[in-house]
Amino acid sequence: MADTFSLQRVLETFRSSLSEKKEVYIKYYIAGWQELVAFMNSLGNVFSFISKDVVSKIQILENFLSGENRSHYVTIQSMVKYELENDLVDLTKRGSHPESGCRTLLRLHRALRWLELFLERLRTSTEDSKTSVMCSEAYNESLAQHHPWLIRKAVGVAFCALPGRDTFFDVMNAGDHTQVVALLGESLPLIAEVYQITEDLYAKNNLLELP
Ligand code: 1Q0
Repeated sequence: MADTFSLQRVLETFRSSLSEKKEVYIKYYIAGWQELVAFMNSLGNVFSFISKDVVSKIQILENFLSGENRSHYVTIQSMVKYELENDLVDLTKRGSHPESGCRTLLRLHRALRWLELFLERLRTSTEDSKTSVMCSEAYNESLAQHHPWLIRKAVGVAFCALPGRDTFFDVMNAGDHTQVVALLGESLPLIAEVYQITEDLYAKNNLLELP
């Protein structure tokens, strides 16, 4: 991972995460998140409580990827099958498997929806659009529904510290505004596809509300 963020690299990792059979490789899925964490860290300390949580979830998944059962953690599909068949998931309340791969990835999956909604707003925004408004609208339509009041408040405070739209465009390192908008147009269908495949898999297995 290079130290400067680039939207192009995020796009490439999410593209690599899709197999020919439309399965999702966990390795690249979390690599995409690592890029996003690097970006968040560059925004300042107000965001560190958010990035710490993402980092700890990435770490849990990385441990599975390098652990003795790693052959079952190649794709999200194989992970779900393996963990369910072996009773490794707390399905209704937290118990002996509070950090299953399935529940951990679900948190990132919900956040991916936020990202999709936010980037779509950014793509279609105009000069006077506010990033804080775009972020919080996207948040209220997605992640907020899964967060308690205290976290929603803290997130609201963090949004106020967001840089403006021009800074966002610059930080993406993808050229001028027109080029960024084009690249966003290319990235979004991919992110949406990865999201939808995961969503369908989780829905089919009744995993969307894992504690
Ligand atoms: C750029 C601004 C970042 C805005 C982030 C918006 C979402 C904020 C949500 C933060 C909540 C974090 C506090 C911890 C919450 C956990 O309780 C919760 C549940 O986990 P658990 O184990 O308690 O059940 N965790 C989560 O819901 C995971 C939250 C992950 C948030 C991920 C935010 C990802 C942001 C990425 C950078 C955005 C880059 C945007 C532009 C980049 C261009 C490609």
